[in-house]
This record gives sequence, structure tokens and C-alpha cells, in this order.
Amino acid sequence: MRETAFRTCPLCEATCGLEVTIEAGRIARIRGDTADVFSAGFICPKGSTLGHLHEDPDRLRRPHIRRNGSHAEVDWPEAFAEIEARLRPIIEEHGPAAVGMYAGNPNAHSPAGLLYVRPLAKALGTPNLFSASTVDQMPKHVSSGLMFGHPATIAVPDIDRTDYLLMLGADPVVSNGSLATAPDWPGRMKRIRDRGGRIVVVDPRRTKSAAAADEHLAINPGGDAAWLAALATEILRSGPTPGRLADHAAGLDDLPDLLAPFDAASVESVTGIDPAITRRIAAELAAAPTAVVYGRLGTHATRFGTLASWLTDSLNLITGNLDRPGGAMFPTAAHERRRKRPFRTGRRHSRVGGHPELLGEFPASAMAEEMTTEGEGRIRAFITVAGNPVLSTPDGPALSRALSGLEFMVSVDPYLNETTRHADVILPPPSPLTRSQYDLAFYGLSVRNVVNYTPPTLPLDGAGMEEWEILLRLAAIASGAGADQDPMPFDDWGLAAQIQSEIADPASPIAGRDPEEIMREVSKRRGPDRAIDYLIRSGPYGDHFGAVPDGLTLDRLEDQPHGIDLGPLEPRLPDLLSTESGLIEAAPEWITADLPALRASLDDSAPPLVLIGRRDLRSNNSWMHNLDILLRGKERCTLQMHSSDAAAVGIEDGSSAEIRSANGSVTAPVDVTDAIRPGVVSLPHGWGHGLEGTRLSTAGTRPGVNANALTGSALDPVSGNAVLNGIAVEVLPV
Ligand SMILES: Nc1nc2c(c(=O)[nH]1)N[C@H]1C(S)=C(S)[C@@H](COP(=O)(O)OP(=O)(O)OC[C@H]3O[C@@H](n4cnc5c(=O)[nH]c(N)nc54)[C@H](O)[C@@H]3O)O[C@H]1N2
Ligand SMILES: Nc1nc2c(c(=O)[nH]1)N[C@H]1C(S)=C(S)[C@@H](COP(=O)(O)OP(=O)(O)OC[C@H]3O[C@@H](n4cnc5c(=O)[nH]c(N)nc54)[C@H](O)[C@@H]3O)O[C@H]1N2
Ligand code: SF4
Ligand SMILES: [Mo]
Repeated sequence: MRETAFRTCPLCEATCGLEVTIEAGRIARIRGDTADVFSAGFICPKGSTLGHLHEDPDRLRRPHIRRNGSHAEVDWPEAFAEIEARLRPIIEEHGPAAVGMYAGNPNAHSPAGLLYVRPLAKALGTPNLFSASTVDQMPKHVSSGLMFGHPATIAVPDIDRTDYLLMLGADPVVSNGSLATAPDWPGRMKRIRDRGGRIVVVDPRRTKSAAAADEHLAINPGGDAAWLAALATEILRSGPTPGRLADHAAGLDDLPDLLAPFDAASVESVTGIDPAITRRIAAELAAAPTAVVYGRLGTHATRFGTLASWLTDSLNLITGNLDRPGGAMFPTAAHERRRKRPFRTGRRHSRVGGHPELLGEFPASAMAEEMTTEGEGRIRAFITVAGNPVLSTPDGPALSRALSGLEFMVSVDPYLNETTRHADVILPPPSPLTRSQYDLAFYGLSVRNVVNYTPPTLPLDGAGMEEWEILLRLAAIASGAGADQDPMPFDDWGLAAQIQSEIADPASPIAGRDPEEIMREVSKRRGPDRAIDYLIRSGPYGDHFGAVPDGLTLDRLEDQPHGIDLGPLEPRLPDLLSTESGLIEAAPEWITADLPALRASLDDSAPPLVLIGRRDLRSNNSWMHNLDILLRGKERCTLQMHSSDAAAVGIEDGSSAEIRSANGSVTAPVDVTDAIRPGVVSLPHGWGHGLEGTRLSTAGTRPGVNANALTGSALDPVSGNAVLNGIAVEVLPV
């Protein structure tokens, strides 16, 4: 029998619609869903591989326990009993801080990750929480939280209507975009130019995105904050023009003085950008009918990442492009909640490094030291959920050693990989094709308001357990309720508590309603689907449980497998602001306090050679390398190096080189190219497979090397985000 199902791809932020052909219960083909309201048929090479992922014999189907150094399959009750027997005594003897947790990137792509990891963290009650956010976008959360009041109040580039896109440290033609959900960036970028708009890409490498732009500026790694500050200074010479937002912003008058040390001339040494070009770009930005500055990973994972993130939004504000069509706008997700409490930072500090907490987390770079430094509050047991920090966080080899010294470790992960090989118990979630999909993270970051819900495409395999149930059971164990306890009442209590608090809020669309009636209305579904139905029905487009007869419900979404287009982004300020003042805070002190350090950096002498990262279309961080269909083809874990740098040390294209940093050393084949700035080399992250105790037979055939053996403890102190770009290195022929 042949059937067709539609689903949203869960692999990256682009949320493409997939058309899945199923024959006799197996995936026969996956291609782009041409009827999808958002992606209209666009997909990348990864989207069609979900069937391969589903079939991958190395993907774990049942829990594994490590005994005598190797992992063996067990059943679920045995796995949970083992966790209870080994985790609880550690908590009882040493307190909750003795258990740490790291949540990785795929959590942002699954309802289970987004709805059930936080309750698990709460049940653990530990301050030692870490996530991939601090090797990624934490600067954006911090600057958005402080400027607009909530770390999720993030302005995205309105690329479908803009006349001018200034894009820094992002390569969306390859990454398919981040903090700016838009399937088909290549097509959308082309349309900007087709309608007479202009795209400027700022990146030390001439990327595929740079090649698709009108202009490419090869900035020095780490130079973005200073350069953006200089653009702001040049624009502020003729005064800010925030337009409608003038009455809704505090601190605008402080900007010229704060940014005075940075102008086109003073930042040339750290950016490598000719002052005349900087002045011209400033003039173009100010003059464009609409324009947007968009910065991403390459600007965030640097020493001054938060300043760069803040300056991005500041430039949009002072040019009148914040919250207007064609500028930087705030999406309205169908499940959005009202943002109330103002954002706070630094409520506590990490034990060893004294790093301030941000969003309830400490920097991922500080995980290893919290495990290996003796004393009260040391992390003795660890949980990873959908993360591979041995490959993805700084000084991965040191973290690997720290993990091997733990008393107990649990991983919720479908693979036995570089990180999970250290776990005493591995709990595998089922294949993504067997779960429902609704992008709780990305509809709030999307360049159009859209909504799409996908029910499971294939039934759960008999041995499998849904990931939300795994997480709920872990939470029950962590809270002391026991491994045998039915965890479902916890789920009911969690949702009931949310309903209670929202009906008590006079500003909620369901204020004063009967909580039991609402619970009944959503209770034909379970787990995340039930929660999502509740969130949508009581959300901005919802049916408000009968009050808005044609409003959204999950049933209605299920009837629309290609999604529902809710229209272009709409201006949302000042209503969306949740700062204490009720205003946009244009110059938050937590951030501007870092300006003197940026000023001082203008006098630093640059290292002769620095390392940055990059992504590849057929790769997804560390975890899709076990699929032969993606792995085949040319070697991807190569060091890109400019021909002049290669010639200077006698390195030829294709030969091997040793890359040394203060932190470590790796050896990789060199790809000599002129598409990178002299003085800069690039190595992708997520490689370094083939380690003992892993079960990744395909990835092991082309292991590559771990770029994070070269990165170290450097971070942006304002956000705790790791410095992954601009690492001083030496490259030597071998
Ligand atoms: N194919 C593929 N897609 C992915 C992923 C993947 O691994 N593979 N990962 C996903 C994830 S988790 C994320 S967060 C997104 C990230 O998506 P993007 O934010 O688009 O990140 P990258 O593609 O890494 O591009 C970052 C760019 O910054 C440049 N760069 C490095 N240092 C600097 C600097 O100091 N200044 C400037 N201006 N540029 C710099 C690099 O050369 C690179 O081209 O991609 C997602 N999509
Ligand atoms: N040097 C350098 N380092 C980087 C970056 C860089 O640009 N340069 N980029 C950084 C960025 S942006 C990110 S987001 C991080 C990513 O860092 P991580 O999130 O730690 O790493 P991933 O490689 O995405 O690992 C994902 C893990 O989740 C598992 N997994 C996949 N799907 C699921 C699922 O549905 N459920 C569960 N439970 N597990 C699942 C995979 O098997 C894998 O073990 O890497 C960062 N590291
Ligand atoms: S671009 Fe992202 S969402 Fe689209 S098919 Fe590729 S991996 Fe999936
Ligand atoms: Mo990321």
C-alpha cells in the first residue's frame, strides 16, 4: 500500500514541509511539499534523509546500560531502576547541585525537548544547568531580554520586504538560517535583489551567501561589535531617526557618547574594513527606504558577542527600521504567551568560575571545571539530553575526560557517540518520524507568521518510548517519586497549574474561565500534543475555547497538513515590551559596561593567524554523519586556508597540516583557497568521530577532527557564550 503524509522537517530552523511517501510501512521517498504554505517545495539534501535516519542500524531502539566498560541493551524498567538506584543516593548525600544537566540543540526542534526538559531541570533542582545556547545564541537572548524585556522577544529580519539586508556572521545559503526562520533563503535573497534591493554580507570567508549578495566585506574575525559601533556613530552624527518608536525608547541620548570611541577610522585596525567603505555602508543603511541589520553565529560566538547583538538591534532602532515592515520585526506565534516579568540576569554565580547565571544557566564552557574541581557542590552525576558536547563545546577532550570521571551519567540520545559513550544509562528517543511536530521555538522566529502541526508519520516501534515520557519518568525519579511511579499525573498537574495561572491573569484571553472545562476540552490528546492544543487555543489566534468560533485549534491545524499562513509580520511595539520601564532600553547597563573593554581591544595587536568555523549543507552539527548518503562525496572536515598563508609555510592544497592553538592540536587536510581572508583559517565543528566505545560505523569511516580541541575557556562575559571564532592558531605542514 502506498500512502502520502506531510510533515515539517525537524532538522534545522527552516521548518520545510516534507512530502513523505510510505510503501508497506516503509519510507519510499521524501521530497519537498510543494503545497507547504511557507516552504513551497524547498528542501535541502538533509530533509530527504529522515528515512535513512529511521532505518540507521546504529540508531538505538532500546535503553543501554554500561557494564564492564561496554554498553548492552536492556528493557525500559531495568534502565529506569538503574537510574533510580544510582542517581538518588548522589542527590541524597550531596544535594541537588551534585547533578548537572546539559541540553543540546535538537531540543529546540522537538515538542518534547521544549516542553519537558524544563520540568526535568526543575525536578532536579540543581543550579548546574547548561545548554547549547551558550555555544550559540545566548548573546541574542541577553540583549533582547534587556532591551525588550524578554529573552524570546527577538527581532527577525523581514527579508521578504526589505530593500537592504546587511548580514554579518551568517551563511544562510548553507545553514538555512538561524534566529530567522525562512525556508529557501537562497530564493528569498534572490528576490530581494530582483526587486531592486541590495544585500551586503560581512564574513571573513567568501561564503555561498556572500556569493549570492551584491557586496562582500571580509571582516577580521571578532571585529563585528567595533564595526557595528562605528556604523552607529556615523549614523548618529546626523541624529537617530527612530520614527514612531522615539516615544517608546529610553537611553537613545546616551548612545553617541557611549559609542564615540568607535568610528570608521578608529575601528579599521580591528575590522580590516576601509573607513570609506564603513561610511558608505552607514549612509546606505540610513538612506534605504527600509533596511535591516542581521547578525548571527559568527557575530555571537565571539568575545564581544552581546555587544554585537545589541548593536544590531540598536542600528535597526536608530535607523527607524525596528518593528516596521522591511526592517527587524517581532513574529506572533500561534502559541505565544504574554510576556510579563522583566528579564533578570546574574541571580547566582557558578561555583568555580564565578560566571553569572543567564536564563537559569551557566556557560557550557564551564561544565568540565564544575565536574573536576573538588569541593562542595561539585557535579558528580550528569544528564545530557540531545547533546554531544564532547564535539560541540570548547575543549571537548577535557570535557570527555571529566565525563569519564563522573560517578554516574545518563544520556537521552539515539546514538552511542563521543559524549554518550560515557553514559551509564542511555535512553533513546524514537525516530523523529514517529513523533508529532510543532515548532514551538521557530514560529516565534519566523519571517512570516505561519503555523503547522504534524501528527506522527509512522507508528512507534513496539520497543520505543516517546521522548516526553522518558523525560517525565526521569523527572519523577529526580524528584524522589520513584521509577515505578506512573508519571502521567505529573503531566496533568503541570498543565493544570498553567491553566490555573492563566485563567487568574486578567489580561489572558481565557481569564476567569473554568479550568476543568478547559482541561476536558484538550484531554483527548496526551503529552506535548495536549499542551500544544491548549497553547494554541488560548493563544493569539486561538478559538479561546469557544469564544472565537473560527479561531485555531489543533484539530483545525491537523486538517491543514500544508500549514496555515497567518500573514506577514505586523508591528508589535510598544505592546510587546515587558521591560520594567515599559520602554525599549536602548542602552542597558549590563551590556554597555562591556564597551570600555571593546574600546581597549582597538589597541590590541592581532594574532597572525586565527581560526573560525563553518557549516556544510550536508552536515548538521555533529550528529548526521552516520548516514552514508550525507557522508559520501568530497571530504568536508578540511582546513580552509588562503593561498598566501599556505605558501608562506609551504603547505600545498590537499596536504595535511597540524593546527595548533593554546588549547590543543589537530591534523586535517588543507583546502587552499582564495575565498577566505588572509590571516584566517576555517575548520568545521562536529567532527572527530571514531572514538573508542562509540557505535557510529559510518561516521567512523570518515571521522574528521574535533575543532573544539582547539577552542578553550574564552567567553563573552556578558552572556557566557563561548568564543568559537577568532582563535589564535599556528598551522604547520606535516
Ligand atoms: N547545513 C547545516 N545547517 C545548519 C547547521 C549545520 O551544522 N549544518 N547547524 C544549525 C545551527 S545549530 C545553527 S546555530 C545555524 C547557524 O547558522 P549561521 O548563523 O548562518 O551560522 P554559520 O553557517 O556557521 O555561519 C557563520 C558565518 O560566520 C562567519 N564568521 C566566523 N567568525 C566571524 C566573525 O568574527 N565575524 C563575522 N562577521 N563572521 C564570522 C563564518 O565564516 C560563517 O560563514 O545553522 C543551523 N543549520
Ligand atoms: N567550534 C564550533 N563549535 C560549535 C559551533 C561552531 O560553529 N563552532 N556551533 C555551535 C552550535 S550553534 C550548536 S547549536 C552546538 C550544537 O551542540 P549540541 O547540541 O551539543 O550538538 P549536536 O551535534 O547538535 O548533538 C545533538 C545530539 O542530539 C542527539 N539527538 C538528535 N535528535 C535527537 C532527539 O530528537 N532527541 C534526543 N534526545 N537526542 C537527539 C544526537 O544524537 C546528538 O548526540 O554546537 C556548537 N559548537
Ligand atoms: S533546510 Fe532545514 S528544515 Fe529544510 S529540509 Fe533542510 S534540514 Fe530540513
Ligand atoms: Mo546552533
